[in-house]
Amino acid sequence: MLRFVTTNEGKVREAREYLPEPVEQLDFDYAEIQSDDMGAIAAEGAREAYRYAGEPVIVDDAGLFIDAVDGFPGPYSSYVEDTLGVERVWELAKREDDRRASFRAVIAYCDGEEFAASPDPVDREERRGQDLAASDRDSATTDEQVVEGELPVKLFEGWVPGRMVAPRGEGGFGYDPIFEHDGTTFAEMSPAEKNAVSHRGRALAKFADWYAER
Ligand code: ITT
Repeated sequence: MLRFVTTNEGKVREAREYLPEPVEQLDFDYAEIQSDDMGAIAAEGAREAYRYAGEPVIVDDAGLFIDAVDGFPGPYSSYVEDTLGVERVWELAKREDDRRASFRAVIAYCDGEEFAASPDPVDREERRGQDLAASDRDSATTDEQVVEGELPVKLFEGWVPGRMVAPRGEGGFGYDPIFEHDGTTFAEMSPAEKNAVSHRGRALAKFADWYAER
């Protein structure tokens, strides 16, 4: 049994479509750290979710990156959907000649154990040490950091290119109606069709291969 820790049912639907084992949604709203690095956001989320659930968990951090506006809304996609809304993101994108965009997803897995080497990265909380100023480093060896350093998280990344379009389609969730890939918006695709090409599908594919071996 794998617990997908997310408040977003759409993500779980897509994971169920893809993964052979049962996936249960755990509707727990872990604190998202503020960072430009989606891997860091997902890894911290997976640690917190694992501590909460005490069982193997995956979390998924995803975002829409619009080329003409330097990748906005990117890691802030959730906040922007809640505040501006999808229609107004399209209003913003349509003013640009360059309508290219991409979706990115990072799936983070944590079960409290170490990981054997594989091409997919492991987050070991080292960034926390790197981010500290040299003068702070000596005083930064609290118990909490030792514990966090011992909770590795495996990351699986996926992305898909596309373009921004006026909203079309009834399926999917979030920004799906305004993101077109090969002439079809994600909201016009079934979950299986979306998974076959999407950022999440690609991350899930890597995860599924690796998890089957674990
Ligand atoms: P959790 O953090 O609880 O998993 P969330 O919906 O807040 O749920 P994210 O922070 O990863 O998840 O989502 C960032 C935003 O991007 C959010 O507004 C989503 O609706 C949107 N989003 C994520 N994946 C998407 C996808 O495949 N298609 C369309 N929009 C997506």
